[in-house]
Amino acid sequence: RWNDIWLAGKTDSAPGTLFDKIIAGEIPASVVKEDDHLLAFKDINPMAPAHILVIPKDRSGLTNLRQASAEHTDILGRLLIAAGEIAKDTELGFGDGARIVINDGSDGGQEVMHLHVHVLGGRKLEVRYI
Ligand code: DGP
Repeated sequence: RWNDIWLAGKTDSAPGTLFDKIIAGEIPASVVKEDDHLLAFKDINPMAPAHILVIPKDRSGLTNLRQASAEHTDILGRLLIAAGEIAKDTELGFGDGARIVINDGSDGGQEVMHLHVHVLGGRKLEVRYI
């Protein structure tokens, strides 16, 4: 079952991604922020002391950023504003700054094919992008 869920997240043609299941409450997650449009939760495999993922609830047409167009202006704005709010939340472990990352597509290191914004921080991060 776990493998089915994992594979579902890896293909765009699947009826639901792993993150759809988190949105539906079928997989538990440590949610830190939620509204009608987006959900933010702790990454299960944190790459920094503070590591939050922000995702749109409706991923239609938004497997990744390369599929974005003008119709997604509202949700993209919401995702970035939420990421900025999370990045200054000291209770989540963030300090004076954070790194906001979107892995886009296979070559970009994206594993879950449901657009998501990584918010990383909690220590001074090295300046590197690859
Ligand atoms: P990316 O490589 O950009 O597609 O990032 C996917 C992230 O999702 C990765 O950092 C690990 C995280 N992740 C995968 N499965 C789960 C899960 O079941 N729960 C949570 N909270 N995070 C997950």
